[in-house]
This record gives sequence, structure tokens and C-alpha cells, in this order.
Amino acid sequence: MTGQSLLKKMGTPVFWAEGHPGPLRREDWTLDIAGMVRRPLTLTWEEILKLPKTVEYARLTSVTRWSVGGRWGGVRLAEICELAALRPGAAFARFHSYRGIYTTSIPLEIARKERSLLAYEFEGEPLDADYGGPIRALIPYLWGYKSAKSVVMVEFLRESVPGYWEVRGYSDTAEIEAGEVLDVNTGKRRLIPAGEVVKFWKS
Ligand SMILES: Nc1nc2c(c(=O)[nH]1)N[C@H]1C(S)=C(S)[C@@H](COP(=O)(O)O)O[C@H]1N2
Ligand SMILES: [Mo]
Repeated sequence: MTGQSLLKKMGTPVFWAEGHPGPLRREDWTLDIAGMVRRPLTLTWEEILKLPKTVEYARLTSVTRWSVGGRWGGVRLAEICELAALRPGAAFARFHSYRGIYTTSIPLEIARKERSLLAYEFEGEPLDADYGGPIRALIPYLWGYKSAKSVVMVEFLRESVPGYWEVRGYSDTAEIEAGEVLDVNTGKRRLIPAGEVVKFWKS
């Protein structure tokens, strides 16, 4: 990509608790679908692009009190569940970020919702490594720490495994709480209700 991404231009914070991975190449990317599945898969970048694509309006909302919204393009996690043919008893999806240091898990009921994505675009632009490219989890229903960036594996499990932030005291349920957040799109502070931040603030 040349120039700054839209997310960068808007001033969206870049979080890499485990350290920035540097540039990541789409062409070499593989995504493993593993765990309690009848059909384990290693998807190449070409194969990822061939999966049914969806574009969803959604907001990424951080427990550190900011929220950014836009049209995220990618593959529904529901689609991945179908493709991998989950085994009975699978109840959580665990994301592993590049290098395996950052992980987090979400319940399958959330993973199967329509705006739970493995996203590779924001407003039609490919995601760069700052924002979790080539492909990231985007789980707008829960605090942003569930939206693992630069995902190399989705593992289906019977139990949730506490991830990077969960072992450091963040709640495993990650339900969005009411309060003030910075709306990155407008630069203004807003009060949000509890739960998914769905509203698109215009001013
Ligand atoms: N690999 C990885 N994924 C991550 C994080 C991280 O530090 N490392 N931070 C999480 C948190 S706390 C938030 S709020 C969002 C922030 O996404 P952004 O850096 O694209 O703005 O990414 C989530 N995914
Ligand atoms: Mo966050």
C-alpha cells in the first residue's frame, strides 16, 4: 500500500502489546483452522480471498475508551465454522496472532453473529500490519481486545483459554460497558450504552 491508511489518517490507535511485527506480506500468509473440527484447514491468501466476502458496518471499541467505525470487509466467522465442520462440544473460537504471543477466545454464539469477521479490509483498503493485516478478528460485540490482529490460527475449543489480556486481569466475557469514549471518526467524546456500539455518529 502507498500512503497512509484511512484508519491511520483518522488517528486510530495502534495496539501491539506483544511488540509490532513489522511489515507482513499477504502473499505468504496462511491461516490455520484447527482444534475441534472435522476438516482442519490451512488456507493460503488466495484461498482466503476465494471465500464468500462480506462487508459490514461495525465499530471496534476499546476498553481504553475509544471507538472507530466503518465498513469492514472480510469473511464471516460463521463461514469458517461451516467450512471446518465443527465437532460436537466445540464452544469457543480462540484466535492466535502472528508469533503466537497474543491470543484471545470468544464463545461460538458470538463468533456466529453476522458482524463477527475475519476482516482484511477497512473502507475498501487492505489492512496493513499496524491495524492487523493481512487478516484480523473483528468482533464488534465485545471490547476490542477480543479482535486479535494478524491472525494465523483460529482454534475451536471446548473451553475458553484466557488470552494475553485476560491473564492480565481483563474480563474473559469482555462485555462493552456504558460510559464515555472517544469517537475516533469525529474526534469527539460520546456516551455509549452497554453492549455493541452500533450507532454511526455523524457529528
Ligand atoms: N495481536 C494483537 N492483537 C490485538 C491487540 C494487540 O496488542 N496485539 N490489541 C487489542 C486491543 S486491546 C484493541 S482495542 C484492538 C485495537 O486495534 P487497532 O490496533 O487496530 O486499533 O486490537 C486488539 N488486538
Ligand atoms: Mo483495547
